[in-house]
Amino acid sequence: MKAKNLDELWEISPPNEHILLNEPWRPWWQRYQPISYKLCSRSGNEDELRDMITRCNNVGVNIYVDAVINHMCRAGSGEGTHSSCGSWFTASKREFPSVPFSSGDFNDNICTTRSGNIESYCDARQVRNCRLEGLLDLDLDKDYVRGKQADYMNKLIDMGVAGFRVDACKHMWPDNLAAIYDRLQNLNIKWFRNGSRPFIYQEVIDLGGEAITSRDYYRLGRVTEFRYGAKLGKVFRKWKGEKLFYTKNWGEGWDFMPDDKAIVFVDNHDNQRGHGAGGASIITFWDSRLYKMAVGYMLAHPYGVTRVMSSFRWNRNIVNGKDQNDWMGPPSHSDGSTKPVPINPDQTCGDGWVCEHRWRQIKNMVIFRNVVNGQPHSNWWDNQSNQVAFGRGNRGFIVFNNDDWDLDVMLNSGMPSGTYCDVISGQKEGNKCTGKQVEVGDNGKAHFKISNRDEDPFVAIHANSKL
Ligand code: AAO
Repeated sequence: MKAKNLDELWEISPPNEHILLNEPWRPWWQRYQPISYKLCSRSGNEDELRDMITRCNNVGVNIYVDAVINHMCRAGSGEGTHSSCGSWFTASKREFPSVPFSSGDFNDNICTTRSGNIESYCDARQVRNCRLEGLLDLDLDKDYVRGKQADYMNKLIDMGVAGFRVDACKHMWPDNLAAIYDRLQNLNIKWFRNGSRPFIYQEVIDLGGEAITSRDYYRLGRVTEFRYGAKLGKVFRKWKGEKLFYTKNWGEGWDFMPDDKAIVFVDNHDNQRGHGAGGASIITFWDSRLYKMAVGYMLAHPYGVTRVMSSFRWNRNIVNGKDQNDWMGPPSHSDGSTKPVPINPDQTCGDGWVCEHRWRQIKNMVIFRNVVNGQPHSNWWDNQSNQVAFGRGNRGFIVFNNDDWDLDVMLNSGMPSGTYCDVISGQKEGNKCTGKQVEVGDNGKAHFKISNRDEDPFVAIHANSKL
C-alpha cells in the first residue's frame, strides 16, 4: 500500500497466469514466472479480480498491478499444464500458445554469455539481453511482443487499475519500455478524471557500481529508491556509528534520486526475506518496534512517494545469515490457492496475515501523511544523537527517541495552540484521546516526554488530531 495525496493506493501481486511449482511447494516467487497474460493466479480468477478492483475503487482505494513483462518461466521448466489457468507450455521450445509466444519472441540469439544467463552486472547488454536467473527473456525489440504486453496492461486499465509497478526494469531497454507505455490507454473514466494517465513506477535496483543506473529510467516514470530502506535500516539500527540526527538532510541530501522520481519503502517483498538488495540492515515486521518507528519516519518525511508493506508470516529459519524458508508462500489451501484475510475484532488480521498497514501506529501515520500533504519539512530539532523532531509546516509534528535514555524537552512544534492527541500511543476517537495528550502553547511550544522504554518511543500530532 502506498500513501499518496488523499487516496489509498494498493499494489497487488502479479495477477496473470504463472507457473505452479512443486519443488519447493508453491513458493511465493512462482508468480514471477509468467505462462500467459490470462488473469487467473493463486489469488483468484478474472471475475474475482474485477470485483475487487471495482469494490476498492468505489471506496477510494486504487489498485496498482505488479506487471512482470521482462520474461516468462525458467528455461528448464519442462512442459505441461502446471500453470495457474491450466494453459499448456513447452519451456524448452519457448512455446506459450496462450499468449501466443514462440521461440522467435525471445532474446536467446542476441545474448552473448555462454550460459545464456546474466553473468556480469557491469555489462548493460548482458543485463538486458540475457536471462535473469535463468528466466526466458522476452525480445522487447519486437513490436509483436510489446503489443501483447500493452494489450495485457490495457485490459487491466479497462478493468479500473490506476497504474503499474513494472518488474525488473533494469533488464529491459528504456526505449522499449517507452514504446509499451506509449501504447497504454488513459485510465477508466468511471473512476478517474478524463485524460488521466496510468501511474508508472519501475523496479530498478541501483545501489551503485553497476552499468545500469536508475537515472536511465527517470524520463519514463518513477523509480524504486533502494538506498532509502537500506540506509534507514542502518540509521535506526545504529549500525557503524549511524545516528538519527544525521538525517537532518534526509532525501536528496543523502544522494538519493530526485524527490519527484523516487518511490520509497522501508522493506519490500524481496528484501524482507533476503532476496533482491539491501541485505541485513533492512527492517521488517519481525523487528516490530523498530519497524513502526522507521515506517513512521518515512511517512512523516516529505521525500518521495511512499509505499507501505503488507505481509504474511512464514516460518523464518535463519542459518548463517540466510533464511532457509525464504521461499515460503502465503497462507494457502491444500491446492496452493491463497487463503482469504480474516479481520479480527481489533481490526488486525488473522490466519498468518501480518497486515502491517492495519497496525494502529502505521495506519495513523498514513493519515498523518495525508493531513500534512504539501507542507514543508520544518522546525527540526535534534540532541546530536538519536533523538530528533520535525514538523510539516503548521499541520503536523513528530518526535523520536531512539536513544537509550529518556527524552524530556520543550520544542517549537510550529502547530497552532491547543490540546492534541498523540496518534502513536492512541488516537482521537470522537472528542476523546485514547493515548498521550500534547499541549501546544500560544507560541507553538510543547513539552515532550518519551521514555526509551515506551512501547513505541515516538509521538506524532497533526491538525486532525486536535481535541
Ligand atoms: C527463482 C529462484 C532462482 C531460480 C529462478 C528460476 O529463486 O534461484 O534461478 O527462480 O527458476 C523472484 C524471486 C527469485 C525467483 C524469481 C522467479 O526473488 O528468487 O527466482 O522470482 O520465480 C535482480 C533483479 C530484480 C529482481 C531481483 C530479485 O534486478 O529485478 O533480482 N526483483 C524482481 C522481483 C522479484 C522477482 C523478479 C524480479 C523476477 O521483485 O520478486 O524474483 O521476476 C544485485 C543487482 C540486482 C539484482 C540482485 C539479485 O543486487 O544489482 O539487480 O536484482 O543482485 O540478483 C548488494 C548489491 C546489490 C545486489 C545485491 C544482491 O546489496 O549492492 O546491487 O547485493 O547481490
